[in-house]
Amino acid sequence: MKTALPLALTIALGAVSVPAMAQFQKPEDAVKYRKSALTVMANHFSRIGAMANGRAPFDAKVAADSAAIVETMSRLPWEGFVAGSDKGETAALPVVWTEPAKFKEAQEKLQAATTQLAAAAKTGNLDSVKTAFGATAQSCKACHDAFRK
Ligand code: ASC
Repeated sequence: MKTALPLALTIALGAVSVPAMAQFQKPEDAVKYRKSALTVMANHFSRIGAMANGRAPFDAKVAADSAAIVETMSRLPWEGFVAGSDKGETAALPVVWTEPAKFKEAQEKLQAATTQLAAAAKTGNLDSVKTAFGATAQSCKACHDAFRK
């Protein structure tokens, strides 16, 4: 118990003094975090794409599982775009940091699309999955066009 209070205080004060970097030790860690989330999202999105485009047989359960992962992952990358993580191994354009409202709007569009995709996949209807896949792919592309080198 002796260390509990000082530790809690240390954590609390740390959170107050460095809010933007609280979850990452270094800018590179934030870059790695967001790339990891985007990589997992892209992998599961392309599994659905293979089915939507007829390159793989449609398996409703596999599609629904992947769509749920895509929906969850679409919530994660954005916290990794911390101030100061615009350098190094990143394709992110400066506009991510200079126009945060625009970037946030693009994230929200993606998240709305992935929620639709997850709902469509749950129905087990391939045509619904195709439509929702197309809309989601468009929101991926819109964000890449505006915010990625
Ligand atoms: C994918 C993937 C993306 C999007 C994008 C859609 O499968 O990895 O980033 O689709 O290419 O335009």
